[in-house]
Amino acid sequence: MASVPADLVIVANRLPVDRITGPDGEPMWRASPGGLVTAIEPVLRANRGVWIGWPGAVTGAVTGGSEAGMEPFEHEGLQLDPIALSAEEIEGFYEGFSNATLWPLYHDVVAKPEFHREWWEAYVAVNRRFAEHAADRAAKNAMVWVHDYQLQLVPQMLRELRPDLRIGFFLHIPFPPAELFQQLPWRRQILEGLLGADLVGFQLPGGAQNFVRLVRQRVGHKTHRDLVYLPDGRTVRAAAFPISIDVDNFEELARKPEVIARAKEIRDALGNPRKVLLGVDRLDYTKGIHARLRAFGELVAAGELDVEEAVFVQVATPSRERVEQYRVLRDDLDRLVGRINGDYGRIGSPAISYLHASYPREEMAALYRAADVMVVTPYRDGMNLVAKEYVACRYNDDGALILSEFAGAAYELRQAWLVNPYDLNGVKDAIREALHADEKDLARRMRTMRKTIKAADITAWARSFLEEMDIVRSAHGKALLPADKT
Ligand code: ADQ
Repeated sequence: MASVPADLVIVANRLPVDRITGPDGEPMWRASPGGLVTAIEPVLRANRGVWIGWPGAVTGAVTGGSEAGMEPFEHEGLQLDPIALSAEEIEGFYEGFSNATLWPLYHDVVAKPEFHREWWEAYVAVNRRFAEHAADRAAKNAMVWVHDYQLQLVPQMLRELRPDLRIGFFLHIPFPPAELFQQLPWRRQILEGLLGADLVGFQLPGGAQNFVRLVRQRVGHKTHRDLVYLPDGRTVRAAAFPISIDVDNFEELARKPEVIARAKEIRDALGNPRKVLLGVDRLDYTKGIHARLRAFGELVAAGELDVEEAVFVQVATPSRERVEQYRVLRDDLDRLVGRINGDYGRIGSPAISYLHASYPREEMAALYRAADVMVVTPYRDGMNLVAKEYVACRYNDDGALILSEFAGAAYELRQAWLVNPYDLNGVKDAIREALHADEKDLARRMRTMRKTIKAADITAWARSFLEEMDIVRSAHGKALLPADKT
């Protein structure tokens, strides 16, 4: 496919497709739907935009890292441009600096970040490759939207190559307070990397404030409220754009007769307990899976809950399995679940149903419909889409949400039972209250939360970011066409 210059370029670590090995042994592409692609797809289509990213390590045959079959291609009408990563780059840039340095550092050092100079060098090199690629693909005055913590140096590198571009950056995870960010040996380079953008977006206003304060202290630029004034006359705006989900799509799914039937089947399979509690997460130490299972285990141990009356379903999809801390977490959780089930489960009635599977959206919607209480207890989370998905699926205004104060979603979903996941007694109180809440109380809370998410769905999120980019640097760029809904 010829690479036509694009007016909109999305740059993200991952492409919205996975590279898999087909039945005939040839590599092929499979869509991996996610929130980001749903949000961006309509704008991408309307502008014949291109998405640049890594398609992930090939599953199946060993061809990882090769450039073979990595030319730009079209998948279901989207222009995709893959970047290959070598085995060393995956280790240093992705597993190392992104997931063992930045991820824990940006999540309140819930785990200890590791600082290695070779990982940093890999991070710089891979960021440069992404920036060069974006510079090649972008039309004159195009808009480039860079995503997330893996690519924080791209805005500045890209600006040096292409000063004509409008550049936006969005961070999906929290931006830490200065006291923690300061630990990073390369703190100044990261701040300068981000300052290459015209607009830097965060999930919460607190993230934007942390960033502006750090820029003032560490880089010495003048700032005023959410603006940074650079010596070359440019201004950079830092603001919050809380991400959301495709609310209508989740609600539609939840209303499907097949999904309703499947939700009933799930409850039947669990032995028709009076109450079903649910947790759904990527298996990650930031998600507080341990805290909620311990709280539930203690309630069962104390005889407050009977395993035939109340069961906990915990879905935890393994992720980043080659990073040591993730392997340790998986073993810890296996042990905790085994102990609780061994001590309190009965034949046919385990206290906790623990699943590592990854499900299609329909099954997720059925799980959300089957659950009376959704328990979301991260120690720190940029937003947490699971909490919003649960709310979207509860169209009867029933069901209870227990939500950590430390999830970005708590900023909007104020009517949830908000908890501090470090306070086990507090989590136990919330579980008790949610299990015993009357219908009226549940409906009042759920109705308000549903209104909140309906008013700010994923399309509104993408639109507000792109419109803001238009305003920030309208003097230079072309206006983007509105989203193509067809
Ligand atoms: P994540 O840390 O991945 O995202 P989250 O926001 O909860 O966390 O999103 C997880 C997504 O994966 C949800 O859409 C959920 O439905 C899906 N999912 C989880 N388990 C699944 C399973 N077993 N099968 C199928 N799908 C499953 C990062 C940040 C978040 C931020 C998002 C978006 O860490 O804080 O909300 O980006 O910006």
